[in-house]
Amino acid sequence: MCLFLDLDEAVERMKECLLAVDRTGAFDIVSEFLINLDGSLLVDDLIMPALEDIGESWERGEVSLSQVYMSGKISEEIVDRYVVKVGHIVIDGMRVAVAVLHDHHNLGKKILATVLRTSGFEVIDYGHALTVEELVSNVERDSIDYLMISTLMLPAALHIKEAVKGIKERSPATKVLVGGAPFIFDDELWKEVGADAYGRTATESIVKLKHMIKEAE
Ligand code: B12
Repeated sequence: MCLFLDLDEAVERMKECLLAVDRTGAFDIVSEFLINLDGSLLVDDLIMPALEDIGESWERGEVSLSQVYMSGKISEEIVDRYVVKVGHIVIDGMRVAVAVLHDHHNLGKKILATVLRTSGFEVIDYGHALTVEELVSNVERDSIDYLMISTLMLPAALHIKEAVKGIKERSPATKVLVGGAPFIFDDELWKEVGADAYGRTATESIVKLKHMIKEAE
């Protein structure tokens, strides 16, 4: 049974459930989405737009930070339950790592790691709130080929410049891909911080990554 007519309506209803901390309602919408629409679009077309809208409402002072926090928590539960790790063929010998530099917004990074794993990459997750020095040392220690840095706050995004400088000095072969809200707001920012590439969504990161691997062959 189709309970919502289109995607916009689904996003709007998801936003309402998240802000009302209506966990059951949010999970019901996900179930309807999975019945009626392509499951691979769950994050990019339902969860992300709802959270982006909530972020904008918070900026306008229309919702509280605790509502933003609980929206993030419920979304994380949805991702944990539905964006599951599936059996896959590991793309051999490629060392891929994900990390959130400085800030604590870890949901995008978590999705990124899951999507990469389901696409066949073995992924090292360095976690969130890393300092530049921690990130650069980890990359050097693990001889990472491709590093995915996620940041959702502009000051954190600007620190990537320092991180890229350190990485290029200490692990010159490592390629750096960046993503997160500041790069969505300003599509030239990835060049300013010295990254090798940028991805708008976790799904897009796969396309970019595979393209870079092909170019390096
Ligand atoms: C949920 C949320 C929170 C939650 C975080 C919960 C968690 N565990 O992650 C909580 C409540 C804790 C929070 C706190 C804060 N937040 Co907040 N938050 C958000 C919100 C609403 C959604 C973020 C999110 O989870 N989105 C969903 C995920 C799936 O999307 P995503 O992270 O963008 O990831 C996708 C893509 O971007 C991409 N991607 C992400 N990373 C990468 C990396 C690579 C390499 C690639 C290829 C792709 C990629 O793939 C993902 C999936 O497709 C955003 C609004 C927004 N527009 O993003 C604000 C937002 C990021 N927060 C903001 C702010 C200011 C804060 C606080 C400072 C508020 C405060 N005064 O305390 C604190 C700071 C915390 C800290 N020190 O880090 C601002 C940042 C503004 C700025 N210019 O810097 C935003 C933009 C809200 C706004 N519009 O003002 N926040």
